[in-house]
Amino acid sequence: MRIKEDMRVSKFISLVLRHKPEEIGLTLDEYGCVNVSDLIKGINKRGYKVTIEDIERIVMEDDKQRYSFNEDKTKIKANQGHSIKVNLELKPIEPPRVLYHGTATRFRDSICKEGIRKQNRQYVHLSKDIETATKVGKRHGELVIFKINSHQMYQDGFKFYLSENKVWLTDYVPIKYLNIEI
Ligand code: HQG
Repeated sequence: MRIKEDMRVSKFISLVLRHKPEEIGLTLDEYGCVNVSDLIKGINKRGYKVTIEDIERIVMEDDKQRYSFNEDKTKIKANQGHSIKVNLELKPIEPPRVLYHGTATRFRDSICKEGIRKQNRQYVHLSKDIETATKVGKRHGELVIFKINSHQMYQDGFKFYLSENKVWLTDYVPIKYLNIEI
């Protein structure tokens, strides 16, 4: 049962740390962090009974390493996926020659016309391999995968960032760098 409960708590933590800290009366600091003790109090006001050990386990065992603590584990943040503007202190770096973006077939035509937009999030999220892009895309429905000529984008001056949990981020992917892979 613990795994199921951890997943529910983790989803709620994602919501708070990426999109709606106000749900439990919190605000993120400039770097996207909140105090762990405030987070626990807020979560528990919503009917959960979590302890610091639960939070540590959820952070450590997260399949995508979505969260990280500061050094003394008094603060916590999400590593990517924000819709709120935060400073993740990411430095632009050279991407691999190609990256992938998994999404749903219902978005295909629009992406082919407009390119990949960040929509509600702070960045466009890109994957290093087809396997990861498949998982991301299937969340939205019937899968389509775009292959991105990230090498050429980089040559042309577009900036890329790698989040702490190894998700590639950029601001926008114009159509000329896109091909349909699957
Ligand atoms: C689509 C998850 C129409 C885009 C994942 C995507 C990732 C367009 C959707 C992270 C479009 C936005 C982010 C256009 C983009 N026309 N649709 N021009 N441009 N789109 O969830 O990349 O599991 O905000 O293709 O693993 O799916 O939550 O982005 O389908 O790392 O931790 O607009 O979130 O992480 O959807 O996922 P999302 P995403 P977690």
